[in-house]
Amino acid sequence: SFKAVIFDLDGVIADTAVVHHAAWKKLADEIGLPFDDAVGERLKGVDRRASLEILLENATRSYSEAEKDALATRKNDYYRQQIEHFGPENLLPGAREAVAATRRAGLKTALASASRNAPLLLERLGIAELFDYVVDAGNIRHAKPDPEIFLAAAAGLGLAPADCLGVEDAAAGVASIHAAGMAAVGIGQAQALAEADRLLPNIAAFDIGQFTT
Ligand code: G16
Ligand code: MG
Repeated sequence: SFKAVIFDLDGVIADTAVVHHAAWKKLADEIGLPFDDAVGERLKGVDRRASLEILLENATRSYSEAEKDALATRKNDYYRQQIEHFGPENLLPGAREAVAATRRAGLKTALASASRNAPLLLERLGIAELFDYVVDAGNIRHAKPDPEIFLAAAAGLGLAPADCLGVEDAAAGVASIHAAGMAAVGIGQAQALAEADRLLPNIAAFDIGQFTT
């Protein structure tokens, strides 16, 4: 049975998927690029720069590296303006209990978030101390669906990937977990998460007992 659970943050533990979505949409509207739910879904779990590249697939001109840096910074400013006011009330229902119960069951916990804002968010949500290891997104060179971030989480815990269970709300994240050689729990809508080994409607439905027998 599993020795650790590696959690994604945005959309699994924190109610930030909508905040990222709104920040990207604001940017897209301002620079006249189309942005619908299909594009929004593709951005989930994908790091900032790769998300911008997806947004710019619909651009009618090319953007310089400096322009791209400025756009990515602008999106992050919009995002930060919102999460500055975050507190424990912005945890998704059942999230704290899911992580705490995992530890009580004797398993280790890690966080594999592509967000460079993850450490700030963990502090604001009041759950930083519930994680044995938090991957530094700044050290990750290949964005989800590459396995790098989940492999880094397993390595940080000192465990083999096969001993770890990954929990994700994004298709790119589930692909990253599988590429790392781990089993994946998908959180959310079945359509985007068809590849997950187990599908749960939300993190409140996560019961570590189902994975430790
Ligand atoms: C999250 C979000 C993505 C976001 C990425 C980078 O990943 O799901 O939408 O683009 O982090 O965030 P930031 O711009 O704050 O560095 P995850 O892995 O926590 O779902
Ligand atoms: Mg996510």
